[in-house]
Amino acid sequence: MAEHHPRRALITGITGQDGSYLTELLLDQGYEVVGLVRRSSTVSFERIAHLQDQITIVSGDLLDEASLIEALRLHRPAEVYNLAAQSFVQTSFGQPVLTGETTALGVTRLLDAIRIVDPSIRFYQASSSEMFGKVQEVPQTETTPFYPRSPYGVAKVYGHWITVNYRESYGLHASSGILFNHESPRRGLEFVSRKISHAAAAISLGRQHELRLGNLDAKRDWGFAGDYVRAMWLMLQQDEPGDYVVCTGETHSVREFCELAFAHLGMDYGDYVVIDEAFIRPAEVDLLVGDASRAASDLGWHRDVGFQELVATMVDADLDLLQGKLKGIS
Ligand code: NAP
Ligand code: G4F
Repeated sequence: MAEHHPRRALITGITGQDGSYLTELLLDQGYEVVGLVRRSSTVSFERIAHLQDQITIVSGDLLDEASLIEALRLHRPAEVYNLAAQSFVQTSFGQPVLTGETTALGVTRLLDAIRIVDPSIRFYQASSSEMFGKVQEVPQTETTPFYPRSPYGVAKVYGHWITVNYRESYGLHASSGILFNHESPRRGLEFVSRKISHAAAAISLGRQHELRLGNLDAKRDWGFAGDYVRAMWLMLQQDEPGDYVVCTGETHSVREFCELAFAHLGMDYGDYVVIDEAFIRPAEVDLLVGDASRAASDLGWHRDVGFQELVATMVDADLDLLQGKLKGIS
């Protein structure tokens, strides 16, 4: 078996929010970064445009195991970060089978490709606090039972347990990060945080007149994505693999997010937010708040960015974007 390259990492989902921040972190650490990208008729490299001359792109898809085996054989990474997923909860209700194929079975395809090509590769699985769903305990820890509330949450539970299973069955160094919501100016516009920050900025400039939202009472433990990718990397530097909750330990409602975002620009959210049934989900996750004690003690991880700073940063970035001060995504 050919040796893997000790400082080479392969990232699935490199074109996504977390993929872009993780790429920056790994490049800073001196890694060679290979990004697995699926074919599409238009390229979606906006988040990694500034990094493109420092990384290698390989074509592949979580729906196609042969492409994953081929990518691993070609590039021989020492670490694989599986960030790719159909990651939008609302879409998972309308496309549950696709979500299962990608977000659940995609994990098995990648783990199996690792087992076949080089079982010494270290593996990170992007698990989610959505697995806690109808929470059985407050705050949620690594031992809190799962009760997912969407096809996405169910798929992530599968992805989590298949990661544990490959660790226990084949001795893979496979870790699962149970990450709570993390946001940034690079967040997709469909997620509520970015939808609010972008709308607040657009309304302040007179380019939008209202913001249509669903459940304002849902509460989330929101952190900054740049802090959270550090935890992913730290997990793969440990002698032993494991599962870690990564969160801030604070919870805030969607309403509070709106209040802060609009107030940051001197506005009252109540003047602009309209409740729209179209954004109410068939089943909701009412409250998420985690306890990251294990990540703090074992990994030495802590977050740097707090909730208020996160909201203000996102609103300011969207204002700059809309005013043409930012080219692409910062
Ligand atoms: P994101 O911005 O939605 O990015 C998802 C990535 O997956 C994109 O690069 C997308 O590529 C890729 N992808 C989708 N289907 C694929 C397929 N069949 N084959 C290969 N690539 C595919 O997600 P994110 O916010 O960065 O999250 C990263 C991971 O963490 C996801 O697994 C998500 O479920 C999980 N997670 C996120 C959070 C959070 O709050 N952000 C919390 C917990 C867990 P395209 O550009 O081609 O669409
Ligand atoms: O921003 P969201 O769509 O994120 P959600 O569902 O919490 O999922 C995100 O975090 C998970 C970690 O817990 C990740 F695994 C997942 O991949 C994703 O990144 O919605 C947050 C809350 C929900 O309760 C939703 O019902 O906001 C509520 N909400 C209210 N109005 C809305 C809207 N969400 C969206 N997207 N759009 C609305 O108009």
